[in-house]
Amino acid sequence: MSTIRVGMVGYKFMGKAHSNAYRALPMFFPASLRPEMKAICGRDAAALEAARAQFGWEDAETDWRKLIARDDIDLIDINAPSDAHKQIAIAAAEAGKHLFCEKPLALSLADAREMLDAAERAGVKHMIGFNYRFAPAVQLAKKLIAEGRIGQIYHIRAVFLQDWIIDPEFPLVWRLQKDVAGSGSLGDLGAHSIDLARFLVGEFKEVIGMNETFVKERPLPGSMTGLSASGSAGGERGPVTVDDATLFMARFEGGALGSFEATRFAAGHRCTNAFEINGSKGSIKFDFERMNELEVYFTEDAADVQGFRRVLATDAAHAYMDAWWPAGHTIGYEHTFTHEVLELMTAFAEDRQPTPSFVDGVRCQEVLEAVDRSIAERRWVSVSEL
Ligand code: 4PW
Repeated sequence: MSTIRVGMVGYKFMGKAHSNAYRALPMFFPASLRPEMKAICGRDAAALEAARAQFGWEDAETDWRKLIARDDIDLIDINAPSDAHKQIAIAAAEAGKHLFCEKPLALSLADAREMLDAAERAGVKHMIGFNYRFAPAVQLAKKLIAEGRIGQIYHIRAVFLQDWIIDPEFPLVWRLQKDVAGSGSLGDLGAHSIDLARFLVGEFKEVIGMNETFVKERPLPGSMTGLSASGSAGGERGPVTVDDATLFMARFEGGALGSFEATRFAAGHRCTNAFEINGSKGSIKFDFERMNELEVYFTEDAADVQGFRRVLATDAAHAYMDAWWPAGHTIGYEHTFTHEVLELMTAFAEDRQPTPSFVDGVRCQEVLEAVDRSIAERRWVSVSEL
């Protein structure tokens, strides 16, 4: 049993999700390769040590440059805020380390392309963390589409609706600062919808969008982690420099039409990452808030029983589920990260690139940039012009 020795940058929301996945994998999936949690990296030494102990990492580094210089590490997992992705990934690739990076890949398309180029020149493996592909119900949607069960695809309508910053006094966390996050709801939430659309429908041809920042300034944060933050740093306020909501329409290379909505101002929606796909022979509906279910409709059903029906994607017949629990027990958000890490370890075992890779990260960044350009220039933008 050999291992892939992991060094991870970041110890907050995604750092915890990835750590949990590394620990769960060998317990539930007999992968020929397993991750070895060598070192976790972060700037705050006290918080880092607490995370190291809690998450189960062997060691800790406060400087990512020292992490990538270690010869006892094979893979660098980048869970730092988006402005750090490019510098760390390129340096790690040049040090011969394989890469696993959270989405969105970079702050810009140019940066994303530089990261992919560095990874390809170094000949290392490179994966991007589009975890929602790894929900069994999404894998079932992919299977049904590939089998032609819904025929030619005419529509995808995808939303990623949240409401965690609807309070105007919620502090100005890094996800609300363009120089750190790159964009707001579009890159943080819309990136997932774009990736799911590419995974299930195909490549984007052209887009046109609009956006809004409803709350223009917020209190500066005291401490913050993930999507939460405490009090302000003494009453000072700063400008929100990203979109609170972005909507866009799309045409796909294969002829389908798409409508997309990403917002953090949909009161009552905590994490509604949902899509509906309509084809010539049927439809599919998924909503992450009911992530074990897929609603399906097939025109081939007998006329007197036609209608949407709910499939519970928790049987051994469904992707990954034979490794978890018997008798239809459900799984959650954290399991999608374990499935991601399974794909990463399997790619190492089979000596191939994992999917989704930095190529998918660049494709997503192309659409993000096309939407931004369409908003700035108030016109349809072809992805091919980027
Ligand atoms: O990718 C993450 C999503 O799974 C985002 O960064 C935040 O967490 C907001 O929604 C979820």
